[in-house]
Amino acid sequence: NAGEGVPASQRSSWTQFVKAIASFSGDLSSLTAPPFILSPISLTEFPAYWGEHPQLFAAIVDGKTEEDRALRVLKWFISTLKGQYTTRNDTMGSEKKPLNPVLGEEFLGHWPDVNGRGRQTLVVEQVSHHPPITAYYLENASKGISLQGHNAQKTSFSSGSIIVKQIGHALLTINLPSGKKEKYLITLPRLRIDGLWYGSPYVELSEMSYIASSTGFLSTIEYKGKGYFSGKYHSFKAQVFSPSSSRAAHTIEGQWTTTSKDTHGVVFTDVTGPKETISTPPLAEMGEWESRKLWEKVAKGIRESDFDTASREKSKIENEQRQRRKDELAAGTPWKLKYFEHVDKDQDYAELAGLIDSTSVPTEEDGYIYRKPESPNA
Ligand code: CLR
Repeated sequence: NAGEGVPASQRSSWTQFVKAIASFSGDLSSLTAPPFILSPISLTEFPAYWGEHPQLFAAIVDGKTEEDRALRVLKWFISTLKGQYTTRNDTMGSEKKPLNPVLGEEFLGHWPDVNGRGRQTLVVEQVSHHPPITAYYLENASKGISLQGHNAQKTSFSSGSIIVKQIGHALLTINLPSGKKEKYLITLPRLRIDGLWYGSPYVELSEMSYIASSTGFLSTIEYKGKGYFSGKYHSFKAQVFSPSSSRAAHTIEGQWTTTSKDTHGVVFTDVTGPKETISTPPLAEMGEWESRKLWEKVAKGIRESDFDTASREKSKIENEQRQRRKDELAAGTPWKLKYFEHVDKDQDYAELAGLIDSTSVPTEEDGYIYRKPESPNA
């Protein structure tokens, strides 16, 4: 039934909200949503999902051949999808509307070294507010592996669902013990947000994403959800192509929320066990630009269903931001990014994207690329 997952008192405002989305395209963050759908977590925290399988990330470097490493990159990537796209459903009951980061907002943390796999660190910075762009850098320095990426979204509405096109990509770099460097361009899938009418939104993935390596290996990942007549939620089929053949060297099928297998029936990914969440410093020790500190009062209001406080505190932050932008303009001193810098062109993207079937290469939008200057990718 319509509005099934919505508290009775918010049903009409939910219907209004869904109708507003339907006649809207662009930045969803500007739409006022009913309280029950608000999340106390900012989008700057989302890049941490890339890091929740530190063991698999570190193990990429242990691959003995180019083919082996291509498979390990794919295995790690598929294993992060469940965290990326179902965590809000698992922890909050449905997909929610995240807090819209302010310019300069940061999210920093790490995963400890366990059994010699090495310490993994994450740096996230909101590098643009209009349009919202988030840049991140995940690294396991002792293993010589890093992931550099940036993220933005374009949303539209189609037959009852929100369609989210992800703008941006990630670049994984491995520094092999031999001194050789390998790079992997990771493109991002398209999202459909279903279940809106019932007030219990969830993400389904669609179409294709790719992992193109400087070694010539290419992985294609095709996403399928539950169709009207058949199919299973959250399904995918991945194929790995070696540079020397047009026939797939490996085919893997399954669900990114549970398990997948290769054509011999051998398990390839299994995310039914626990994942490792990021370690962050205690709130009291966080800097004023760190996401959880910055949004502390808003988040508390949302968590305690004190929405008056939440919206008052949110307005305070937004007004402070507006004033700051005015002052910067007047003084002629624009905001300075702390960890990332804007680059006009991503050479690695330009080179590696050529491996992907040219008709489906996601067109990289100008002005969206940011890099961590001292990163080995830069
Ligand atoms: C951000 C980058 C992460 C993967 C990811 C997962 C869920 C996406 C999120 C990204 C962007 C914001 C998003 C969210 C799901 C819902 C939310 C599209 C791509 C929108 C803004 C909220 C819509 C509001 C409804 C829930 C009513 O690596």
